[in-house]
Amino acid sequence: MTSKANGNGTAQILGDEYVAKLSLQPENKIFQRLQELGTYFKDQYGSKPEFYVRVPGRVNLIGEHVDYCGYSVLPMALSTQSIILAVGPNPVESQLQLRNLDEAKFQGFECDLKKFSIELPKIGGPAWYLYFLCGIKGVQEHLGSKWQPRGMRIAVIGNVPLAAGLSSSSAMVSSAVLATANVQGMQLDRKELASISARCEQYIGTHSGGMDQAIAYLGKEGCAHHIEFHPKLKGTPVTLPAGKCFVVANSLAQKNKAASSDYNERVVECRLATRWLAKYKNLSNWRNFTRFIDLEEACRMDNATFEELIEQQLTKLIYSRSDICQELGITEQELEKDFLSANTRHMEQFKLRQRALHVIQESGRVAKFRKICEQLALRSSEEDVKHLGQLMRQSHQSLRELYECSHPDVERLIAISNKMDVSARVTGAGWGGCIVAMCNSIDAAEQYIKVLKTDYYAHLPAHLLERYQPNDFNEVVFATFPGNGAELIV
Ligand code: NG1
Ligand code: MG
Repeated sequence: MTSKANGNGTAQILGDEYVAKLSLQPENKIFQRLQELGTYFKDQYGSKPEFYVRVPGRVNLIGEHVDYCGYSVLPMALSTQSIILAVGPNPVESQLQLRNLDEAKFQGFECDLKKFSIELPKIGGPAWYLYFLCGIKGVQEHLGSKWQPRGMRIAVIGNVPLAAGLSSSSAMVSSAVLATANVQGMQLDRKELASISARCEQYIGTHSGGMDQAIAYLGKEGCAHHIEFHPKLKGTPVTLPAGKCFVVANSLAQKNKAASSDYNERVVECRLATRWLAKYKNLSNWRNFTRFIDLEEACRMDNATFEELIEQQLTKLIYSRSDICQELGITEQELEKDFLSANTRHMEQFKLRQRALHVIQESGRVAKFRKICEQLALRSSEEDVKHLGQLMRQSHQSLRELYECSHPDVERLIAISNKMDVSARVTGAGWGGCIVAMCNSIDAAEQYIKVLKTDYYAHLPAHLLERYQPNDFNEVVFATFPGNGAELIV
C-alpha cells in the first residue's frame, strides 16, 4: 500500500487509488477517538498498537434494494460515524484477541486463526465478533494456499448505530478485511478490498449486494458516489446540490438483517422474477439468469421496456410454489436447491411483480438523481432541486408499498417530514432503522431536527428516552456531510 500524507501531516486521501497510510495531527476530528482507543489498547495488551484502521458507515441517498440485482446506487460515506480498530501483533502465533471498548455490550473474543469457524446461531443475530471473523475469512479465501495466519491483537471503537441501515455490519467486516490484509502485507487497491469485503458478508448469511463495502472504501470527502457494479465495480463522485443539507434520523426500531429472513426473501423474489422473464424472452440460456441487469443487457431493453415487460408478464400479485415450478419446469426440490437457502426454505408466496417493478423503477430514479445533481453543479435550478426531492419521495413510497420494507416508526418520521415539506426516505434495507432527508439549507436542517426532537424523539417509550435523554438525541438525529472512505493510520 502506498503512503501518502499532505504537507502538514494531516489526513489526506483524495485521489489515491490505494488506501493511504496517514498520520494525524491533534486538530483532526478523529484524533480524540484514536487516542482513547490507543490508551485502551495499551491497558488491555500492555503495548502500543502498530496501526489503526478507520472504516465509515454510510447513508444511501437513493437506490435501495437494487445492488443485488446488479444496479447502481448513490450513497455517501458518513463523516463522523465509523469503526476504528487499533491493531498490533500477537506474541502467540496465529492467535486473535479482540476487545471492544464498549465492553458492556460487546464481550471480548479470542481464537486460533489456524482453526476458526463461523457458526451462526439458530435464533437471534450473530455475535458482533462473527462479523469480524467474516472479514478474516474473506482474506483467507482470497489468499487460498498462500494464507499464513498471523496473530493479531485488536481493540475496537465504534459509533455507527447498530441495525439502523447505516451499515455498521459492513463497516466491521470491511475493517477486519483491511486490518488483516495489511498484517498479511497484501497489495490491494480500494476496489479489490471492496470486492473482497462484499463477498465476506455472505458468510454471515446475508445475500447482499456490494453497496456498503464499495462506498466504505471509495467514499471521498465532499461528494456522494454513483456506484456501479456492472460490468465491474466503478465509483463516480457526484457533487450534491450546493447549500442543501442531508439529515439522518434514526427511528430506533432496530432491524438486524442477519436475524431475520426478510432481506434474503426479497433477493429470492428478484432472482425468481429474473428467471421467469428470461424464460418468457426465449433466451437459449435462460436457466443461467439470476440478475435483472443481465437480462436487461441480454435483451437490450431500456428501463421503460423492462417495466412494460414486467407489467405484461408478471400479472399475479402472489405466486405460489406450484405457479413457479410449473412455469420454470422445475420440481419443488429443485426450487429449494437452486433458489432457497437456510432462512428462506420456508417461503410459500412470492411477490414477483411488486419486487421487480420496484427494482426497475428505483434504478431509473438513481440515473435521474445523478443526472440532476450533475446539472445542478453547472447551474442552480429550483425546479431541479424539487425533482430530486420528488425522486426521494417516490423511492420511499415504492419501498413501503411494493417492497414492503418500511416500519410504523419510520412512517411516523416520514409523516413529520411531509408536514414540514422535507423530502425523505427510508435508507438501507429498512424494516426500521434510519430515514435520510434533504433540507434546503443548514438553517432549515436545524429547524427540521428541532421539530423531529419535539414531535418524535420526546415521545419515545420510557426505556428509550432514558437512554438518549442526556445527550439530547444528537447521536440519533444529525446533519451529515460526505466523508472519506477507509483509512489506514500509522
Ligand atoms: P443495510 O441494511 O444498510 O446494511 C443492506 C445491504 C445493501 C443493500 C441495502 C438495501 C448488507 C451488508 N447491505 O444495507 O447491500 O442491499 O440493504 O439497499 O446486507
Ligand atoms: Mg448492515
